[in-house]
Amino acid sequence: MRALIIGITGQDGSYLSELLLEKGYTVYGLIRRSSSINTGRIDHIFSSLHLRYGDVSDLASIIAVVKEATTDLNDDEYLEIYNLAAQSHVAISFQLEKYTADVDATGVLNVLQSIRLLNLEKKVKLYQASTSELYGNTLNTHSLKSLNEDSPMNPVSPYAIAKLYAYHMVKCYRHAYNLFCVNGILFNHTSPRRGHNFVCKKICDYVCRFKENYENEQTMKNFHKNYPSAGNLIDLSTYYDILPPLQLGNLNATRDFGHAKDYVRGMWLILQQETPRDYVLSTSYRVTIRKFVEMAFNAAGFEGICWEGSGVDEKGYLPNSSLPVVEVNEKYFRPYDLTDLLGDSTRARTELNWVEEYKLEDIIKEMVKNN
Ligand code: NAP
Ligand code: G4F
Repeated sequence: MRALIIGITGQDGSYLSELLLEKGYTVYGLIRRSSSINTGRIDHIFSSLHLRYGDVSDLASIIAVVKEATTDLNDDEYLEIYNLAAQSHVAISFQLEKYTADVDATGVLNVLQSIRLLNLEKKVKLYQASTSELYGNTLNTHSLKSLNEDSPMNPVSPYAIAKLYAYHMVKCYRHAYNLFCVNGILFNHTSPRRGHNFVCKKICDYVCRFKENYENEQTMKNFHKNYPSAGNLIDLSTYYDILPPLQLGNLNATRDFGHAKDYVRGMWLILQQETPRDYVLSTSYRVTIRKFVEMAFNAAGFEGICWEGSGVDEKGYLPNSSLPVVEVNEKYFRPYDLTDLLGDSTRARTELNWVEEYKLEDIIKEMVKNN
């Protein structure tokens, strides 16, 4: 059993590597040259992996690693390729439009072409990391209850438009060349290994810092020394300079969040099927970003956050405090946002027997604890 993970240093790549190693796979991984070390998420399994330098936008490097990973495969063996490589930040894709297309759109074309150029159509199965971003705001514009494999796709960001090209190219190769290549249309999934500038990680990081500060004995001593009459009131002013309020953008957007561990298990299941088919993976439970903030503070023992104001003036307060812990900052608004996502994974649940093990409360607890 052999696998090649392109995008192995990312959140999903790291969990997928662990899963495949546990199953006894030989795991190849493509890593990018970087001026600072970017293997933090896979350092604990580094010596078990076969890592090669390359870039999904560099066809020759893809050909080289696919060729090496398929050398001496037995007749009944496949190489499973997981293409997880992406400039995966939606807001940043508005500033890196062409680059995002080079990596997220034509990147997969390089992978597909390498398979054909090496005549490996019958020796490779390819998983493409597609995304719920493909749907754009379809849920509301089409008055749908939830989104499945047949829902209309109307991408609203350079990231999603690039990923839509990749999605269709995978389908094209499947039908044109009979290649086993599939799209996993995955809704948001997160974990303690999530990149720091995604909203869920940003919120949990903040709540962690907040809790640490709150529990900091020295700070509390100073607090009581300086404000002896304050009693049990939460007055954040003493350490406000150390930790200013969390700055967020659109609090009304909803997302359907799962755990990355559950989703990489789904990726693997998708490639174990007899027939190549695209699958949605989602929890079918959505929350607003505002609710996520409340849940994260709750998970750290700070309950009852209340909101005042609206739009850019909205602020979140803990009970008995006059200083906000959350503020809206228009810097984090997107030129065009996807406002509402809710998935329907009926196909994956019935055909793959895929069931998520983590509930959102558990995910947030883990993220706040293991920060
Ligand atoms: P991530 O943490 O941002 O990881 C992306 C990976 O791609 C990293 O290993 C990164 O390498 C690599 N990469 C970026 N540009 C590359 C290039 N030009 N050549 C080779 N590798 C490159 O993303 P993730 O959350 O694990 O997501 C994995 C995939 O699923 C992505 O394609 C993402 O778009 C998609 N997806 C994610 C979600 C989600 O909610 N997490 C949902 C749907 C779809 P460096 O470490 O060197 O940057
Ligand atoms: O955490 P986000 O940046 O994730 P987004 O845009 O949903 O994209 C993630 O999920 C996709 C699957 O649907 C993946 F394909 C993609 O690669 C990535 O993993 O933002 C979530 C929501 C947005 O509506 C955003 O406007 O949170 C809102 N938000 C509010 N304040 C913020 C912030 N997002 C970020 N990143 N930072 C904020 O301060």
